[in-house]
Amino acid sequence: MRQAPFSAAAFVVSESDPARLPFYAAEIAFVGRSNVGKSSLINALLKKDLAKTSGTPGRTRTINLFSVSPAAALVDLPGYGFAKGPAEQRAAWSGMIESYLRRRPGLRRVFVLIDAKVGPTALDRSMAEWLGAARLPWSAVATKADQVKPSQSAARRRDAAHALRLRPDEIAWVSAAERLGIDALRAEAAKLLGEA
Ligand SMILES: Nc1nc2c(ncn2[C@@H]2O[C@H](COP(=O)(O)OP(=O)(O)OP(=O)(O)O)[C@@H](O)[C@H]2O)c(=O)[nH]1
Ligand SMILES: [Mg+2]
Repeated sequence: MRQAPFSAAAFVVSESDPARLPFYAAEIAFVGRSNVGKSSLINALLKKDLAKTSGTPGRTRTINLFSVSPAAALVDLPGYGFAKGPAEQRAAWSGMIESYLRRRPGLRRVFVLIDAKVGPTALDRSMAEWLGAARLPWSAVATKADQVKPSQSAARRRDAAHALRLRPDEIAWVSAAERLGIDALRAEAAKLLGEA
């Protein structure tokens, strides 16, 4: 019998030079502003605390790659829009993100994380536009859904979809903290990676 998806997940490498990352046949990358919950979501999907998380924005400063099989990986990228820290460092981070995204033939999908309560920021919208222009496949994942009142959730989802020019049902609605929507997103990720 096949094992559950991602049960063999392991940390592979933390790297600041995208040119030195090992290649995988299939990858999903996680992007989004600092503190939006990228690393927490990866841990929830992998059911293991492999990615470092923190309440302080700017925790992930390098590209962290987690294998789910010899052929597939999840990639945790540094957050953008981190207001603190030297401008030089911020420029280096966005350069790192862009350089990674442009050089990965195995990239099956970029999950663009947005905060469910805050909605897409200007930077989130420009990331989505950049991905579209680069012809990279992406989809939106709204994080920290536990912070949105159930009575507000449909309206928040509609607003977020409108800002990103998507249909509301195209936005995955998740909470790593309360494990909401995680199983469905894991199943989608496994399918994209050919691991289902
Ligand atoms: N309420 C709530 N908090 C969350 C959730 N996911 C993450 N957080 C919190 O948000 C903060 C940031 O989480 P991270 O996963 O480190 O965020 P990140 O996007 O990786 O941040 P950087 O590495 O700095 O770019 C932490 O304090 C988490 O505990 C969630 O589903 N619900
Ligand atoms: Mg992180």
